[in-house]
Amino acid sequence: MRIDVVTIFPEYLAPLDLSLIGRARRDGLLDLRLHDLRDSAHDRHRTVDDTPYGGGAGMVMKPQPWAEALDSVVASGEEGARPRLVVPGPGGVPFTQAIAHELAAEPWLAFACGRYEGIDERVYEHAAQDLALRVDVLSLGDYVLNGGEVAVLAVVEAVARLLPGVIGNAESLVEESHEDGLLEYPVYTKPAQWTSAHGVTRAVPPVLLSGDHAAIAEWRHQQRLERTAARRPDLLHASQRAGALTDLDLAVATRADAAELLTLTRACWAQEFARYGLFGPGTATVEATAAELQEWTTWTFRAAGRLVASVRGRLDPEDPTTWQIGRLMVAPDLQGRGLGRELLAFGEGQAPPGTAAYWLNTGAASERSLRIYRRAGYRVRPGQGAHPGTVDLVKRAAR
Ligand code: JD8
Repeated sequence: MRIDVVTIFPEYLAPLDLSLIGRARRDGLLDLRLHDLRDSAHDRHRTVDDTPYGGGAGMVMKPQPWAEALDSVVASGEEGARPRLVVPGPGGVPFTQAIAHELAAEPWLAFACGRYEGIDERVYEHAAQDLALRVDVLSLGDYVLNGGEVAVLAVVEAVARLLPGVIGNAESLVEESHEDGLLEYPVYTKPAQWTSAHGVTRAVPPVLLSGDHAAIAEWRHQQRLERTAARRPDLLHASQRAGALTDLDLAVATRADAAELLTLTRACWAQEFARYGLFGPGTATVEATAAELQEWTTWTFRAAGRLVASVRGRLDPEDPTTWQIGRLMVAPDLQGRGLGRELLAFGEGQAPPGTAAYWLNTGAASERSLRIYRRAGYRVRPGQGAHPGTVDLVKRAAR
């Protein structure tokens, strides 16, 4: 790939001589050329800026030096070849990993680094119309820099590291943040037990020392989901996003939903069985599932028509001041993003006025469910729960 950068501060791009990008240039994987805009300003002071028409603070970059600099870059290419021009600006399209991949597929990129209040608008028109260049105005983020150089440093690094051969182990590109919509998982290295100067000893999560690659992959995926939900919920697909319950289509279940409810039940309890040997409702039938719709009010949550979550509730037949919540189910591929916590809150919210307490039942060994319930203020009632291998949990309803 060839990259040309036009700037009044070529030394600002010196970091691109270093590290992997520097080696890629030396290995001929990247042909990066810097051009000083002032070489295209021919007055005694090599002036590249002037006062803004219409008044206002600061200076604007003059069209002529820019036009000459870009004309010269384009003219230096092979016959008919034209670079894709990227002009960083705070008002540009947000730069993303997807755009980095798009630019990495181009044979020739040119970057125009503005300064002062910006570049005369006619330069953009000249590049697009006279030079027939594809022009992209990209922003590094919603904050204001003094010029385009920092943005070009970031974009060139993000693009060049995607070029074949630049990153030693291309494999490592796969699980990175922003590659698949999730943030990266936490990383650790030796020693397994580390004691800080403050005398605090911290250990590496045991799963990472287990050698159980499936468990490690599962843990890392959970970490990525939880981090993304916590730090960048905007990245999560609607059905993944915490607070996603409101994004889903809610309905009260009818007989027509029984088969799908059974499928979701089996999917969720297959996990419980695999994790804790508890199969419980997994043995149900469609008929039994349909029949239970008469005893409980069951709510379904759908994403684009797909049943992805459900919960049911009813007053305890023996104690009408207790609201029973059950069958809290989230499709396995959507677990770990806070949907369970929201379903529980929804289930509590359906309790009629005058409810004094909430009641739940779950597997005695169902750590994940027990963690959600305890975090929500439930306590395990001593003794065996309503079904073999289960425990009952109760919580006082807020007055
Ligand atoms: C190019 C001139 C400075 C901007 C008056 C401050 C990108 N994410 C980003 N923030 N800022 C820039 C950026 C700033 C630039 C130039 C990019 C050229 N300036 C100007 C307008 C307000 N001064 C950027 N990418």
